[in-house]
Amino acid sequence: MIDFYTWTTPNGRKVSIMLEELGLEYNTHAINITQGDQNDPEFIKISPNNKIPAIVDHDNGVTMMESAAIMLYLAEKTGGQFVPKTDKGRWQMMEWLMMQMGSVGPMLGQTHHFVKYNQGKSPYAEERYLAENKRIYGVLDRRLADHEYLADEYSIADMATWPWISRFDWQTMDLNNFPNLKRWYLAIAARPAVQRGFDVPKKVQDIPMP
Ligand SMILES: N[C@@H](CCC(=O)N[C@@H](CS)C(=O)NCC(=O)O)C(=O)O
Repeated sequence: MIDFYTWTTPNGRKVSIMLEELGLEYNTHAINITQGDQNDPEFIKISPNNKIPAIVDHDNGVTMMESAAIMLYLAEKTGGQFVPKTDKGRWQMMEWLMMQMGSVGPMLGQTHHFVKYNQGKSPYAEERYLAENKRIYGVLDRRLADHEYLADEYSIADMATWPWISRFDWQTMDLNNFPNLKRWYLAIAARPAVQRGFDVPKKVQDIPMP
């Protein structure tokens, strides 16, 4: 059994979607990051960087933070599911997963901070991160013009990226301007496991639709 520590955010939803796709049993622990639950010393023992998501796998005592590491762990635990079998496919998955961790999450997170939550405080930051947000949408749209999914087949890279795009409205992005990204977004939104994972640890809204 896995203990899963999470909140209603894109980084948390990456892992809840993966757990649902894999059909693994897990106990959810809501860590309300708006109330500071992530700073509880007991939680920091599990997640030293005091951020969600984190897991404890009681099958073997493994404790993990960092969403992509957790997803790769879960894939390996279940025989390599959602990791392409060919070398080329696997490394493409890794490339787009790292792009998510290094660019999509950190940059779009800045849009949330400056544009959604602190509008007007720093016009320079708003301009900078909105431009970067738009540029990243363009990169994904170009990739998806001739690939059904980021690594050709549906993989961890898609599960990691999709929850960030599901905040297109917070980011003031119009998905209709990115037709390939929109096609990909809608295909993933239609997956029952994604719909279940979106509502962990609790339902706060329907999946946004462009
Ligand atoms: N690189 C980390 C980022 C995790 C992260 O930023 N989590 C946010 C929520 S989406 C958090 O816990 N924030 C609480 C805080 O910073 O105090 C991952 O991918 O797991």
